Amino acid sequence: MQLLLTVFVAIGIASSHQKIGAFGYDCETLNLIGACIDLPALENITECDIHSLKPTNAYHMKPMKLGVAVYGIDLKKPVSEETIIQIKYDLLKHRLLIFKNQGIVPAERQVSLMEQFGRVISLHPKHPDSPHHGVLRISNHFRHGYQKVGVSAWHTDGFFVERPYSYVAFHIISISMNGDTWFLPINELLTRVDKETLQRWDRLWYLSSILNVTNPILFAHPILKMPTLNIHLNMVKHFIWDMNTPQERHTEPNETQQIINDMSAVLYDEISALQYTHKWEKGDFIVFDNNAILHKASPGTQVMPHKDGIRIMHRTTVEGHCPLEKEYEHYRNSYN
Ligand SMILES: O=C(O)CCC(=O)C(=O)O
Ligand SMILES: [Fe+2]
Repeated sequence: MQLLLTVFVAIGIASSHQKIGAFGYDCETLNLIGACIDLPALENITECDIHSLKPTNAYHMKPMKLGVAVYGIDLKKPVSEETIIQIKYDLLKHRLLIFKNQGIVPAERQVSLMEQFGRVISLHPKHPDSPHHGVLRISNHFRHGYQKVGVSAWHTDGFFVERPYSYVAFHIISISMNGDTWFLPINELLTRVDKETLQRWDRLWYLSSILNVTNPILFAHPILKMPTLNIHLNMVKHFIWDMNTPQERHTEPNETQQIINDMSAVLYDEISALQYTHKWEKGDFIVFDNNAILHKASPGTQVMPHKDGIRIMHRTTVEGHCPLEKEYEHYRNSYN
């Protein structure tokens, strides 16, 4: 059964170039949307191809290497439910939305905006300088925010909870010279990974070094039901092979490190083609689908303020859609 499953996954992923395309999701996939996510208006969509959704007049978009830059909407003002639904569609389609020219969005407003996407989760302690508990304040100086956040490795935010976060917002408050953020599209990454590697990843779970949560590495995107990744390459206590089967086995430190090295090598092989480096501009407010993109703070984010200027970012995270499942049925069936 396990073997069958891994073969299906591998076939699905290997074939996905033709069917899924770089950014697209097909109609049948979209018909599956709904089970555990609150997107009521989806039921009313008769034309199921997300590409042909009428563009909203609430904003306009310009394509980027990954995701889109969004213009013409002011997030400081209330955003209608209709527009939020449009944003959610655009997040499914583009994965990374870079809202331009937002000035400084007050923390309270940032949190209430993200509450329109789902329950805001803030498991971190509030930094004394943070204006709101729902905002993780990040900085290159300890007085202004937490240092060394997200810089050690490629990761999924909230990988250490049962439901890794669904949406993440990054709002830049103060820009340092080299404080870029790196993003990596998972779909394109998986289409480039060889079959044997995918079969191995499909058998792996990890125990996170925070909160003792066990999650699969490869899981079904909660809405699109296609395989996606959930990792933090620097916060794994150990891996578990074939969890909940008679073959279940927990890795020793050497093997754990070897698996992390192997995964990093796969990622780094693809980085030059796939990585999008976001160079922050004043007023940028990013929202991304945390189940479709890996990210990492670049080393430049940690350069001290006297060299590069002060960097301050406000992050808000939204609870995951549902516990991670390894059901890629639709995906497997479409390619069989
Ligand atoms: O500072 C950054 O650019 C990203 C930090 C990060 O990974 C996070 O806050 O989740
Ligand atoms: Fe992060």
